[in-house]
Amino acid sequence: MHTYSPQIPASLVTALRAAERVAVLTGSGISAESGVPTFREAQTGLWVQYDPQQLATPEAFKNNPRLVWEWYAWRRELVTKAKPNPGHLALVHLEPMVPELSLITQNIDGLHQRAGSQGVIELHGNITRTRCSIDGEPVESWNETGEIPPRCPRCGGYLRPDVVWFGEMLPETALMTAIEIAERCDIFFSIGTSAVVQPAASLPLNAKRQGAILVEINPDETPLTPLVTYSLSGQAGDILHRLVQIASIR
Ligand code: BV8
Repeated sequence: MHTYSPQIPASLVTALRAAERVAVLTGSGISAESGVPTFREAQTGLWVQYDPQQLATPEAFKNNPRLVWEWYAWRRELVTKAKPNPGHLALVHLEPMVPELSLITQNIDGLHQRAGSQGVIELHGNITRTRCSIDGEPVESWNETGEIPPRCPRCGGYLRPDVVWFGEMLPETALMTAIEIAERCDIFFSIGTSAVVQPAASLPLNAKRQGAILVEINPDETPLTPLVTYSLSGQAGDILHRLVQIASIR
C-alpha cells in the first residue's frame, strides 16, 4: 500500500488507461464538498443531540415517526440546495474514457445523477423519493393536511423516505449488481466512505480478492486503507479532477 498526497502516481494513471472495467463506490465524503454533511457529521443545530445511526432505523420511525420524518425533511432541504461538485463531475468525464464504468453509491442525495452520471446503482435508496411505510410502494404526491408524517393516499399509512435504514435489507437487484461488478472489475475505487457499513463495505474486499487494483480516496484513514493498492489522501473533488485530467491526456 502506498500513500500519495497530493501527486497522482503514474502507475495508477497507466492502470486506469488500461482498465476494461472500472468500478466506483462512493460514500457521503464525495458530497461533502457540495455542502452536504457526511453521514457521521450530519448533525448540526436541532439535530446535534441525535446519533444518525439511531435515527436511521425502523425502530426510531416506529417510536417517533414525526422526528424521523422531520430529520429527513431537513436533510432533503440541504440536498435540494446542494450542487454536484468537481468530484461528481470528474466521474461523469471518466465515463466515456473507459470501456465500462460502474458507479455504485451509498449516498441518498442523487447528486451523481444530477451531475450527469448514468446507471447509478443506489445501494441505500434516495432521499428525494417517498414510499408508503406499509406496502413499500412509491408515492409521488399526497394531501398536505399538516399531519407529520403525511399519510399514504392509498392506504392511510404513514409515508417514509425511500431509503434503507440500519437493520433493513438493501434493494436486492442493486446489491446483486454491485456484487457482480466488484467480482468482475479490473480496478475498484472506494471514494469518500468510512468503509464500515455492511454489506457495502465488503465490495472493495470482493474486488481485491479477485485481483482488482484497489484505490481509496479519502482525507482520513479507514479500515480499508491498509488493504488498498493506492491510498490517495485528500479531497475527492481535487484528487478525482486531477486523476481524470491526467488520464485523459494521451
Ligand atoms: C443489512 C441510508 C441485513 C440512510 C445508510 C450489528 C448489529 C446490527 C446490524 C449490523 C451489525 N453489523 C453489521 C450490521 C449491519 C449494518 C451495519 O453495517 N452496521 C455497521 C454500523 C456495523 N448494516 C445494515 O443494517 C444494512 N442492512 O445489513 O441488512 C441485516 C438485517 C437485519 C440485521 C442485520 C443485518 C443497512 C445499511 C444501510 C444503512 N443506511 N444510509 C440515511 O442516510 O439516513 S448507511 C449511511 O452510513 C450511509 O449511507 C453510508 O452507507 C454509511 C456510512 O456513511 P459514509 O458514506 O461512509 O459516511 P461517513 O460519514 O461514515 O464517512 C464519510 C467519509 O468521507 C469519511 O471517511 C471522511 O473521511 C470522508 N470524507 C470527508 N470529506 C471528504 C471525504 N472523502 C473524500 N473527499 C472529501 N471531501
